[in-house]
Amino acid sequence: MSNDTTTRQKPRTRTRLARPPLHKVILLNDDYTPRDFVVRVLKAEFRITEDQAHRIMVTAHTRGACVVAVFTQEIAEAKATRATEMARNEGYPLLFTTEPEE
Ligand code: TYC
Repeated sequence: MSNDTTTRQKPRTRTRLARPPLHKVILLNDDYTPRDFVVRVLKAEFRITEDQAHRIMVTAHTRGACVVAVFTQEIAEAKATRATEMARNEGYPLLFTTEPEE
């Protein structure tokens, strides 16, 4: 109970940090990378099912680009770089980019 003789507890200060801003990893379409290879890269780098990878690939193929997932900036950039490098190693122009989420 709180009155003149008891000690009030200091209100707890807010210690939780704001959530870090998120960045999108975006898959861009091109005319040369085989569809199966795009699906393979998506599965390898983004821990998604064959079905999800196939949908993302088809969306990029038909609309020009597709958001794959969102992460903190550092992770988004690392994943985009690694996925793009996987394609370069096989001689394909496949490209992943990142951009901040609004
Ligand atoms: N457009 C490519 C083809 O027809 C397949 C493809 C799909 C490439 C999605 C990139 O992000 C991409 N072989």
